[in-house]
Amino acid sequence: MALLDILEFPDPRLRTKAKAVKNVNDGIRTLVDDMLETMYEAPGIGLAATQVNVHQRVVVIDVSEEKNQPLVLINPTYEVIEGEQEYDEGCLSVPGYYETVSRSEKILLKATDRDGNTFEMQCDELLAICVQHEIDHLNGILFVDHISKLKRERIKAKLVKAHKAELKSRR
Ligand code: GNR
Ligand code: NI
Repeated sequence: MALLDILEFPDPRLRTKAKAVKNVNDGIRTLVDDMLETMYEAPGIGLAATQVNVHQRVVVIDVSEEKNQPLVLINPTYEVIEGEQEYDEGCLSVPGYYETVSRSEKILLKATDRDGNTFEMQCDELLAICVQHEIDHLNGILFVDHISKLKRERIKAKLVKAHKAELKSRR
């Protein structure tokens, strides 16, 4: 098991479109285990491989209170069922910032699990939000792309400044 480094906005690597996983092999299962450890340690309710600079379509999610219901999504896709919901979203790649984003309320998720078996699952509430947020990451999209340009540019400037200060303090 290993903790992975999480890329932060505006790192251009977060804009990479991830490639489909062809075979769910032990390499993918090791990545999944490391991503789960990294997500729980952060702590976060989801993590996309893009965020740890691995550009394959792999996502882990756990929206449970007890943090004991890990979901592994390989090559996830979804279809909108109905509705819209707003939520104050955050992101481990945009640390410290929260903005209201509108997403589909109910979706049908289709994905492959860690054993290579496909499954479908209807999702709503926070799970539906998280699935849409994570699949966005696999396509190089961040929650700040769903807010105004003014807000996005403000957050970018503050994070760039914070990253510079962090670099300085380390030398
Ligand atoms: O931990 C996270 N919380 C969260 C809150 C509202 C909407 C989405 C999320 S996902 C985020 C972890 C993360 O950045 N996943 O990509
Ligand atoms: Ni995120």
